[in-house]
Amino acid sequence: KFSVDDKLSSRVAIWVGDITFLEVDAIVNAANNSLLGGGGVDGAIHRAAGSSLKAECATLHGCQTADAKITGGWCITLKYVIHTVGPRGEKPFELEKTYMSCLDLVKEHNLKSVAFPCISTGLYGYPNEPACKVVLKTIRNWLEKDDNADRVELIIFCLFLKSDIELYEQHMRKFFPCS
Ligand code: AR6
Repeated sequence: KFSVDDKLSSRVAIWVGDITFLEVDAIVNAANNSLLGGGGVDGAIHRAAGSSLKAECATLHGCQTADAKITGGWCITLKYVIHTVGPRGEKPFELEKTYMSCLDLVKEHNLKSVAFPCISTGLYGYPNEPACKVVLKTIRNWLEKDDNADRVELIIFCLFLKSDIELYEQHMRKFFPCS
């Protein structure tokens, strides 16, 4: 059970809709190993960012599963897109590492706000509830470490499906309780 910490809890939020609409320092892309685009949220980000994003991604030589790479936002009015590749299927350690790789880049680039989609829970088939718990635990632990909660102002969980809204609302209360 996680303790009440209003400061930590104020650093996380749920938002429902298309991730490309968010005005944050960086959005995270649930990409594939090629980083050259695909369906789902990856397709939406590449459509919104335009062909320059694909051109920049082509210089990155792909991305290993659970690793992350950063590019500009191009036609999306934000500083960065963090491209990561989640695991295929239910692999909690890999999912945790995927989020951690993105958070390493958030720290490295001194980003104040970042939005995550529900990585791996679409085409890659990670069941939604176990994924939600791994994600919230990983973010809670990361915010508790060192002065991470002072560095980052807002971590947004960008939800797209009705089922995820219910899950995140339910589990946010446990992982990020408020007084
Ligand atoms: N904004 C926010 N979330 C979205 C959007 C959007 N515009 N569109 C879909 N989602 P998925 P994965 C949600 O399949 O499981 C791609 O082809 C979606 O409802 O995009 O990690 C890549 O190239 C789901 O909740 O990513 C890879 O090949 C979540 O985003 C593969 O899919 C993730 O679903 C990666 O699969």
